[in-house]
Amino acid sequence: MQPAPRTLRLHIGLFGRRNVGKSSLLNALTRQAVSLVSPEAGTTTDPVEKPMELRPFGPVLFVDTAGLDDEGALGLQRVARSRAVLDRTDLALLVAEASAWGPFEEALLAELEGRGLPVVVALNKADLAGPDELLRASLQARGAAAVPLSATTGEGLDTLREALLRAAPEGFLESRQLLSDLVPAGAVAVLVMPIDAEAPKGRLILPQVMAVRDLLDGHALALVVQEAELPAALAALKRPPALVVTDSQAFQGVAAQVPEAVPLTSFSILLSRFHGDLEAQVRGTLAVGGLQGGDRVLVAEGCTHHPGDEDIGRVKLPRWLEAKAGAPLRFEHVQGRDFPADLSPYALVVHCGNCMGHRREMLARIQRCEAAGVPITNYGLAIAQAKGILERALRPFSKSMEVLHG
Ligand SMILES: Nc1nc2c(ncn2[C@@H]2O[C@H](COP(=O)(O)OP(=O)(O)O)[C@@H](O)[C@H]2O)c(=O)[nH]1
Ligand SMILES: [Mg+2]
Repeated sequence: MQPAPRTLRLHIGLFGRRNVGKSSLLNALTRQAVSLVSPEAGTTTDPVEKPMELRPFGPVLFVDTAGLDDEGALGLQRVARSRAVLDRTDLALLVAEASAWGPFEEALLAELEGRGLPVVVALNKADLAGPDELLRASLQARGAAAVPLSATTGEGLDTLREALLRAAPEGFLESRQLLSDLVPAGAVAVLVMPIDAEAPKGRLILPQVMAVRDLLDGHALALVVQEAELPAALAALKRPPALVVTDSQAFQGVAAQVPEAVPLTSFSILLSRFHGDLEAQVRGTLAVGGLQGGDRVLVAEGCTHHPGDEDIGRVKLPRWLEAKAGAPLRFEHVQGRDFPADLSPYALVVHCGNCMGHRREMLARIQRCEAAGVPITNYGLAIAQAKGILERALRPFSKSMEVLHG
């Protein structure tokens, strides 16, 4: 069995003061010694991640953090790392001692609510002192389920599991579709996947695997070909396919072979819709046309990899964007979790499809760009715009077409 990609998991972050029992609670929920527990404050340093199956969510990822009240130079670094977890949290578990709810917890709850995160409050160590009923009622009235429990005795854990289920964001209980909403059951989708020097040996990349799986789930027919076999594939079909999806880099060649009446898009655009915010990124893409010589462009990649000779982010994309601008641009690159705090120097941010990343983190980055007034697009959209094929690739998506034609 293949493990579910990290990205489809509901991320549940545990937050609170030091020593309230966050790590104990994680261990009790998973029935495993995942995280170190001790009476000494500051035992958990780096965030600890534990993937597990939590029914009926399916796969979830618990992220245990260091206390947000840590202090000292090292402590502040731990706090920074814990706070970064907030950006990829779908559901926050605020852990407090049942008898010690104070201004710290109030401020944390306000911050979580301010971020629009669903919150469940775990009032731990109820075996020592029960929680104030007034407190429970007031939390409940504010929409934060408050569950008295004990990580030590296990009392209240079932109630907590139920509360997590009720608080989970809607999208995680229904399965989101990558492309099967565009291909009815029994209809054919043709997927064009170039096997070039950048293709990994002996396997397919994650977006391709996800597309095939999604079509199977939707009982559609997937016809998988390289670009050279596309004419033979189209000729073999009795009716035109419901959709053709291609790697962005092959888009021009593919577009020339696919009849205008057949919907055609790219894996990048499907990923933007699935993992990001397609309309926002289309809006950002329109800035590609306005780039001027000397503009600073930030190229952000979700995963860290060693760039090859014809690396898309470092070589091809800059080449295309400079050709479009008709002048040299200044490119800067970041990878993984790195993303600059100050986005104001950039005329454009170009992000990878973020297939290994997490949607909420992608949405947080899009929001931050929008707040700074900096347009953000993704690789496939920027390439499509630079090559003049964006309109064709967006035709299957009416809301994005509206953005495009503003
Ligand atoms: N009595 C009692 N002690 C607990 C409970 N949960 C955790 N503790 C203790 O509290 C201390 C801190 O726990 P830990 O999980 O390391 O806290 P955290 O990592 O800061 O969230 C440890 O000594 C735990 O054994 C509980 O429900 N009841
Ligand atoms: Mg801990």
